[in-house]
Amino acid sequence: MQLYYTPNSPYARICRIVAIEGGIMDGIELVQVPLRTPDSAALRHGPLGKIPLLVDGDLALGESRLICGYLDQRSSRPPSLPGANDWQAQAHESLMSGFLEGVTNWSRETRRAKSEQSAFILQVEQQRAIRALDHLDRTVAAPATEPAITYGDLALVAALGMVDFYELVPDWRADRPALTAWLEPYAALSSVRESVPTQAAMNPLTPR
Ligand SMILES: N[C@@H](CCC(=O)N[C@@H](CS)C(=O)NCC(=O)O)C(=O)O
Repeated sequence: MQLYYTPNSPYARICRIVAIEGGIMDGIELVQVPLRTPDSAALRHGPLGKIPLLVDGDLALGESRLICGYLDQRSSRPPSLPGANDWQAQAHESLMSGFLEGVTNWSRETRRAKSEQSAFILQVEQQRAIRALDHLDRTVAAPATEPAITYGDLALVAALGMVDFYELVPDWRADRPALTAWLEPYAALSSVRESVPTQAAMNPLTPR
């Protein structure tokens, strides 16, 4: 089984953490690919050229959430996805993954040439992120000794990782103690530590 990825992709990061915490990383070959180029090996398995992409035999599975569901079936850990009829858990997950989608859009906009950036998009995403951070600080669960390895929680971990790495809201911890405390046990996991984004792995979004 191969997982096509880039080291700084928050969506691939969720899949990597689920695989590591599920103890099934030995059966997965990580294949690092470039994005937005016809040279990407991911294009041998489908037309989109997006990652994460999990390839298992003739199955080429895109979308991080589906990949986590597939990995769940190979692991003895509790599933990372909520039950199909557990609407409260699905709502919680969609809030976290929506926050991640917003900060991903925001970081992409900041990485475009200054002259191409949209002030409107930057403002919309900043306001969305601030609202989400405030809401999460009010509603997040108390920090756990053994933090839950769920898609939604890991989407929040990955989103906060983006906020930190791209310095989107530099002082977000200052007045959000509950969210800060919630993150701490995740930040202590080696799966989370070894998947933090790095400057060395920055991918250009446009040709240079
Ligand atoms: N909804 C997708 C999002 C995946 C995604 O946006 N991947 C980005 C990298 S973080 C990508 O492949 N981008 C390709 C491109 O920008 O051309 C998922 O959950 O896997």
